[in-house]
Amino acid sequence: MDELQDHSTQQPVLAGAPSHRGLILAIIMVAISVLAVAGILFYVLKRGGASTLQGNVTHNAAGERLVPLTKDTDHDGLSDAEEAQLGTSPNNPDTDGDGLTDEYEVHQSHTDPLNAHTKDPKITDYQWLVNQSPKF
Ligand SMILES: [Ca+2]
Ligand SMILES: [Ca+2]
Repeated sequence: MDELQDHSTQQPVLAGAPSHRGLILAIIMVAISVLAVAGILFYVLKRGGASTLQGNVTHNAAGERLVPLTKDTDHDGLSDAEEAQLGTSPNNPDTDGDGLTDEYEVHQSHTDPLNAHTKDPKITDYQWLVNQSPKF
């Protein structure tokens, strides 16, 4: 009796129609699921294609340093945004004029890109590195 009352609250439909409605709902659910999965795959693949670039500098799966996607006016490998944070010139790849690019000083030699004589006040950082390694 309760079941009959439940049916009475539903919209009047023809006999056999509920199974069609169930089929249509199932098709709609499958379509939504397929679209959701396709959207997730697209998002993941798009992110994967861009590797792990998030903002500034990063590395790919092989550990190779990637060029920043953001603007790098002087093409030294540091984005203009990074240079603004560091205080280096976005228009001069070697802000302190010591012979080493700002990017090299920040990521390789770990010297101050704003000080040409980080290691030795008598010689430039480039000269200091040459003296450290004859192969440099
Ligand atoms: Ca730069
Ligand atoms: Ca420099």
